[in-house]
Order: sequence, then C-alpha cells, then structure tokens
Amino acid sequence: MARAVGPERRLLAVYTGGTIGMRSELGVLVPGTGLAAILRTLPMFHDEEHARARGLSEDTLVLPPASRNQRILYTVLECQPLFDSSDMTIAEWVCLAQTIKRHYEQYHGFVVIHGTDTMAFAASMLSFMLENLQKTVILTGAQVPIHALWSDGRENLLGALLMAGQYVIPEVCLFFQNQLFRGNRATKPPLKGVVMETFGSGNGPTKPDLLQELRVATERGLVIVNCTHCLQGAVTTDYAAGMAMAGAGVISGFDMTSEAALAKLSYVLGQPGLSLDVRKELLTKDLRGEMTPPSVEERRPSLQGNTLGGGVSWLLSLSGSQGSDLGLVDFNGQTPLHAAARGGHTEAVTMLLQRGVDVNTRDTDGFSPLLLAVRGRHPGVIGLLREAGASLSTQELEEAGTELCRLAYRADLEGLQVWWQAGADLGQPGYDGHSALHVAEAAGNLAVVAFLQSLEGAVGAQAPCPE
Ligand code: ASN
Repeated sequence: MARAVGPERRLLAVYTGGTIGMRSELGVLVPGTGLAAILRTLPMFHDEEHARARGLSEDTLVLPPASRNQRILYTVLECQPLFDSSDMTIAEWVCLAQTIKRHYEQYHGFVVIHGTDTMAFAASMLSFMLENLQKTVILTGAQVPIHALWSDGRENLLGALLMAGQYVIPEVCLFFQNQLFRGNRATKPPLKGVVMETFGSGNGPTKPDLLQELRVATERGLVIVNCTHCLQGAVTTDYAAGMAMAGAGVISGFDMTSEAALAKLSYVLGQPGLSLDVRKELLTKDLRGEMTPPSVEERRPSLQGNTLGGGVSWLLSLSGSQGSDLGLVDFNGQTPLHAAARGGHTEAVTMLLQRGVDVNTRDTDGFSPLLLAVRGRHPGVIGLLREAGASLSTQELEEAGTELCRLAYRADLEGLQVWWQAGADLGQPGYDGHSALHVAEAAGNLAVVAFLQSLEGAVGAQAPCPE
C-alpha cells in the first residue's frame, strides 16, 4: 500500500444498509435512511467550517484534518432500497460493483457501508468482480447504530474513510474493529456446529488428513453431527469407516434427518450457559421424537461417542469402590472400557483400569477395547491398555492384514504406527496374500517402506509389550 498524495482526496461512500444506519421500529431494527444527515451532525465526520470556507456542495462532507496537508472529502450515496444484509443476493452485489464502476473515475477511493451479516460474502464477491482494480475499496459496518450513545460504527466508518483516503490499496478490503482485512480473507463469527451427511450407516472416507481435520476441529470445540444420507437405517459404528468418525469426535445423529439435525444443533448451540459436554450430551438424546436412539441402553448417560467421560464417571459413581457395575454392557456388548477407549478418554480409561475392569473384554463382535483405541487412533489409550496387559486377539490380528495394506497404500504412517503400538504383526498379509510392505513398495510410498523396514527384524516383528 502506498501513501496517497495531494491536498484533497475524494471518496464515494456507498451506503447499502446494515445496522450502522438502522432505527428501531415497533421494537425491531430496520434499515434507516438519512445517514449523511446524521454524519453531518457528528464533528468527527464533518468539518462544517472548512466546508463553508471551501464552498463545498451540499452533498459533500469533509473530515477534520487527519494530516497537515490533506483533507478527505466524501459523498454518501444512499442505495434504494436499503437492506439488512441478510436480504442481499448476488444481484445486489452486482449492482454495487456497477455503482463503483460508474463512479470509478470521479473518486480516488470507495467505502462501502454494508450490514455485517453478509459483509464477508460481499467483499469476496467484489474482489472477483472488480477486475484490474487500481483504487481502494473498503467495506465496513457496525454492530450498533451510529446514532446510539456508543457505537462501534463511528470508529469503523472513520477508520475506513481514513484508510481509503490516505492510502492507495488497489484491492477490496474490509475494515472492522481497527483491523484492515483483505476482503476475501475475512469471515463473521467462527463456525460452531456442522451437520455432516455421510454414506450408509454413517461411514465416511478414512483418509487420514480428513480424519485429522475432523479431530482437530472437534477438539477445538466444533460440534459435528453425523447423519446418514440414506432414507432408512441409522448411523452406527459397525464399520471401521464409521468408527473412524466417532474416533474423530463426530457425534452420531442416529436416524435423524439432516433437517432435524440442523435445527437441533442450532437449538442446542443457542441455549445459554451450557458447557460443551452438556451440549454434546443433549445432541445424542431424543429431545422431541426426532431420533430413535439404539436401545434402552441409551438411557444410561453416554455409552455413546463423545460423552463417555460423563458416562464413565456416572458408572463409577454408581459402582463405589467395588467396580461391580463397570462390567455393564450396552446393546453391542460393549463395556465402559470399550466406550472410553473408542473415544480416546485417557482419564476414564485410567480410572477404569484402576478399578480392575477386564482389559481384554470383548464385545458381541469379539472386539477388544484395544482394537477400538487403534481404530480411533488414540496412542495414549493404547499405551495405557498395553501397560495393563491388553493384547489383540488372534482374530483381530489376522483380520488386521487387509487394513494394514490399505493404510500402506494410502501412505498412512500414523495408522500403521498405532497398529504397531498395539502389538500387531505388520507383516500380516491382507486378503490377497500381499503384505503392507509389498503394497507400499508397489505404490511407491517410500516413507512407509522405510518405516516398515526400520522395524526390528523388518516386517514380521511386533511391538514389544511394555513391562
Ligand atoms: N443484520 C445486520 C445486517 O447484516 C447486522 C449488522 O449489520 N450488524 O444488515
């Protein structure tokens, strides 16, 4: 950006609507006309004495001097009609771009006064539409009307006018709360919840980078609900692909429609004063008949997915020091240890192990907590279980071969490492007799080849069980 030179800089302020100029009508805020008249009364936006001395026309406002040798003059062009920006569409943004184009030669720069709800969309749109832009275009708005006793609009608008007047920034920008953003790099409040539509019984791609993104997002507090796009059936963890979703912290939407999930998510996120865990817990419950939880077992707080910490604590509170209820199983024959291992809850796993639960317990499919921790990629839990003497069963080890080949094909080192950590034989062949090493070599996945060869005695070795 370059400092603009010259004694007078002329700007066009295009007022499209938004809270900054709104008035209250029958208790609700509606776009208000006459922004220029309001600005004229505010000394920070207009130096009447200078305007008179200079003989400026009625529609021209002038800022008090910001620097010794330069004045910023501006004209407010009020759009007809004015919009709450939620009502703006591409048609209005095209119109806005045309307005700037029409006045392009007359002014040194442009300020667009816009509602904040869709300002980031408008700025992004304009950044593409205004080709070969050589002048500054800055969008701004407010959370509080400018005529209110306190309003962020005064700072925002003044800042935008000063930036556009004093600098040549040949881009579409957005000025808000003392910060200048590139227009297509700004966004309004961070995402809080997502409804995801997956295949079949809640399965999605198990690509490690995708799962990693999901895990990072859920750990950051983003609430993701998994709904199947199938018209019948529900989200389950029957498949590794579905289990991977749960392992990444995605909440099962069971048989909820995506429409209901979106509404429920908005409702639950909109409730004031609830912790993230409670919100997640609510999402797994049937609140209005919108979902069919799997069985009566769901009445037990959280043997499902992410809310296991609470569920395990609840069980612990019931069981006292005996650990007698900790062997309770859910509809899949899974114990609290399965659930805690699947969700990666190291504290809960530690508590359960301290209470002496069976570390090698199997569910109705013969799966152990260790296998679930491997599928959920929870090295912390795997370490705890191994230390407590957990091992994969012969069936689990044999079935691992195909999975290992798949991971090798995808160059998924992390996935292979957790199997190794759990004591799997990484030389176990897949369904067609090929081992992970063969597959990695054929696919040219050199890092995987190096890893598999680095294992002691090359492939065929198993991770030693901790003492
Ligand atoms: N609803 C308003 C709008 O986007 C919000 C605002 O400007 N703060 O027009």
